[in-house]
Amino acid sequence: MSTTPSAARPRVFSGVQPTSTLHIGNYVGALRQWVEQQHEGDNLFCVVDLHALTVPEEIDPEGLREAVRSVAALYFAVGIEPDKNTVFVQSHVREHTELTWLLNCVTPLGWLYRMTQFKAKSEGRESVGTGLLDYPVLMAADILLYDTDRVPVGDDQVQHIELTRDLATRFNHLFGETFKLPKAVLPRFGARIMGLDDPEVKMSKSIAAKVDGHAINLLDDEKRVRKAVMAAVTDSGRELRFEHASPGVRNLLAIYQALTGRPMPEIEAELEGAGYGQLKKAVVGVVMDTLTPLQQRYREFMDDRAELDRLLADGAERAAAIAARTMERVRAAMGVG
Ligand code: AQP
Repeated sequence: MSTTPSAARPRVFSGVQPTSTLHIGNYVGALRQWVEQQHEGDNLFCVVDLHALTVPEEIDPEGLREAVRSVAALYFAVGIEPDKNTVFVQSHVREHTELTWLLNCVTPLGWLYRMTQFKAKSEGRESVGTGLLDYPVLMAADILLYDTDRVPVGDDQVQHIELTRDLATRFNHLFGETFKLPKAVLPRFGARIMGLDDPEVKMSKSIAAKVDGHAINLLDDEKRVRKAVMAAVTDSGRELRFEHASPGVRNLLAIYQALTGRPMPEIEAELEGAGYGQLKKAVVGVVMDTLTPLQQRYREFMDDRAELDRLLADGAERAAAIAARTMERVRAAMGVG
């Protein structure tokens, strides 16, 4: 079994699905962590387009291709440095699907039915595709393919990382030491940002695509941000201490904290005596401080498509070289190939 790429530099893998425009939850839960930690690890950041196919009725081939580019441009726009990280598109490295099949063959069905995201996403659907159920196995393949040590994610993905560890353990038990066991890494602040319209549900791309005012999208202009934040659900009181606040106010405070990086007591002191209107204005301010430069860089990457494609092709080549070595090991362990 291969070891950590370098004793001092852990292997990091993470990704986002190009299902729709990314939101501020994806930013603080995932992307910003990647940027903050990019000099500590040997990093692979993937646009996980195969994960975006789990609901066949919603597949739009041209839209998906465009969304892949847009998400990749956002990775670079938030500050991921192309020469220090491997940024690539999942479907460009075929080993992800091959490893998924091999892992499927050692995955007890009951483990997949227990996943809370599967339960939530399949609820109320007349027909549920196998892909939706199998999504965590594809995610396990993504991670295990690269001998990953750390997976920086928001807390909705922790259960999937636990499943990845269980699968790796089961595989190693059945076929001998093959996979390394990865760990989830959560952000200090903002591991779960909630919907502005409904602070009881996680801010989510799929809801944002259908419900105006649910999310702050990374490509929203100031007018849209202001409209969504000013309409965010709060309550009829004035409680601005995090511990005592209602879920909607807590969520706004959490966004403010995540984007400023300041301790909550300091924020509470700053807002003492203020009303919710003032909190919302402060949130709009820090959101725009984050989004304005990010959107400028995003446009530069989107305008130079040849360069973006070149960066992604280069990333795929580097990722494929690692994936090929892992698959040799896995095939040998299982007696195929
Ligand atoms: N609300 C959130 N708060 C903090 N982190 C979040 N993440 C997602 N939502 C929040 C983190 O963003 C990364 C990307 O996730 P994904 O695209 O692979 O799928 P997801 O977790 O299912 O994200 P969405 O936005 O809810 O997308 P849809 O609606 O398409 O399923 C992950 O690290 C996730 O933890």
